[in-house]
Amino acid sequence: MEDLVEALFEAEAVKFGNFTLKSGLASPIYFDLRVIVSHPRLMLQVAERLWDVGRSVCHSALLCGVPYTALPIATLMATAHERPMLMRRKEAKQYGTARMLEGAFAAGDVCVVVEDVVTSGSSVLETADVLRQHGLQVRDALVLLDREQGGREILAGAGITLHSVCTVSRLMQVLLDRGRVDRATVDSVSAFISQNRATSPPPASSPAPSLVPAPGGGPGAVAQSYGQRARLPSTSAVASRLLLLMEEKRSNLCVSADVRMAAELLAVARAVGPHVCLLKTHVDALDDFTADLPERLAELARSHRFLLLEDRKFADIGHTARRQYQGGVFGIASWADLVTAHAVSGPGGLEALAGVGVPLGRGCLLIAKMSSQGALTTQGYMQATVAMAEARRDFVLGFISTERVTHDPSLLHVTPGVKLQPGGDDLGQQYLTPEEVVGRRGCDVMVVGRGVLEATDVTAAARLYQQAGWDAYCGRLQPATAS
Ligand code: S5P
Repeated sequence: MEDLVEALFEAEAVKFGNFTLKSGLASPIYFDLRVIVSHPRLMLQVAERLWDVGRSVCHSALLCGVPYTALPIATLMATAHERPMLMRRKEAKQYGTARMLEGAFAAGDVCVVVEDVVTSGSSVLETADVLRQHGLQVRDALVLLDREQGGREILAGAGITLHSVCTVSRLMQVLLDRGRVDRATVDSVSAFISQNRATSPPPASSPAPSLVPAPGGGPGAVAQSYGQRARLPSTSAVASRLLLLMEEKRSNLCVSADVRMAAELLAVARAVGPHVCLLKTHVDALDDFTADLPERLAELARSHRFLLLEDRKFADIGHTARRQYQGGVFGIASWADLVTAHAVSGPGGLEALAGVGVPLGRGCLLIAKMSSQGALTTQGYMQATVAMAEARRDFVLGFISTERVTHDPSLLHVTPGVKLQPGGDDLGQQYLTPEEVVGRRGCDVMVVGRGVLEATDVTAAARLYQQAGWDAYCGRLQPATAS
């Protein structure tokens, strides 16, 4: 394995310096395993080492490489050991059979996923999802390099065991022992890895999450101020816009303006405007939506400095979701700063929404854990949602969730089901208090609908919630950063 690590270094599949990752993070280490196609002996070595770590699970399984880098690697493994292979397409063909998966298989067959590098596990999950949608069983994934940034745990949450040839720590030790890197480089890589771990949520049976520092000992999301988080390199432009606005207005309140008439909606926007960072709408629930309403709302949003969140909860296949976002009578993309979407339809739906939203500077909140009783948003689903968000950080600024699903301070948690009096309604809604949501659970924005709307004085109620949310936030900050 030591020789393989050195050969990867020589082939420049591992590089050190200052790199900006796809996620926007600045990293001192970069892996580019694509280069190994130019080094046939190295490719064979990689395939053999992967077979060695996966021998016990591969001998009777189909193999599927994550496109594209792992495709030739899986091919070498499959031919050398006479195992049948499957090929996953990244896009369905536009002609002939619109198959996403090529090769012969039957429902119930076991398939092992092969990948070059695993960070959060999202690319393995994407391929595993396609395989599972075709009735295949996916229980194991083989990876050359585990970056030790939470991928193993996230995959375990989705029922997949990760078998790795090498971890980043091991790789760094080998390169240090062989005089290829110095101690300072090893230290900067290990600091980066421990500070940028995608964490998996606690198991379903655990009590409500308490506030914990980020892995590696640094201040976690809950201990940093909104302003500090707005300035992190990994925070997207739309997330920092919201975080700065929250800090400036001293508000982590989103009022859910669930009313029937457009005039009522405008009146609520006017009444709560000074106290909110977000105004959430359901324009498809209005009895009298007209094309001029969005501009009138946008005007109020500009003058009171809040963002508009249309709670559309997109959930369809990409082709349909794109039309729903861009077109129709509501033309949501043209005015809503943020939208909500379910992860249920897989990455294609999100891709389609991002294709429309990113060029317009819009953002999306993925629904990770719903507030309603009996919600089907299970731990595995929540973890897969986090992986999906991480793969589209340019569009996804966080989650709708009743608990934190990641410690990453650049992702926001927006929590519905909030009232000063805990309890619920007769249709399964469950309420938590601002102190529980922001103070104890470490969520960032609280969504309040009826708690404000049913008050006799809507402005006074919004002010009360604003204060309660802000007090809970200040209480959770380290004394040094409390404002
Ligand atoms: O899990 C969820 C997700 C959302 S977006 N639970 C929710 O209640 N919501 C929305 O938050 C819901 O659609 C409604 O608009 C608002 C809660 O309103 P309230 O009147 O119960 O506070």
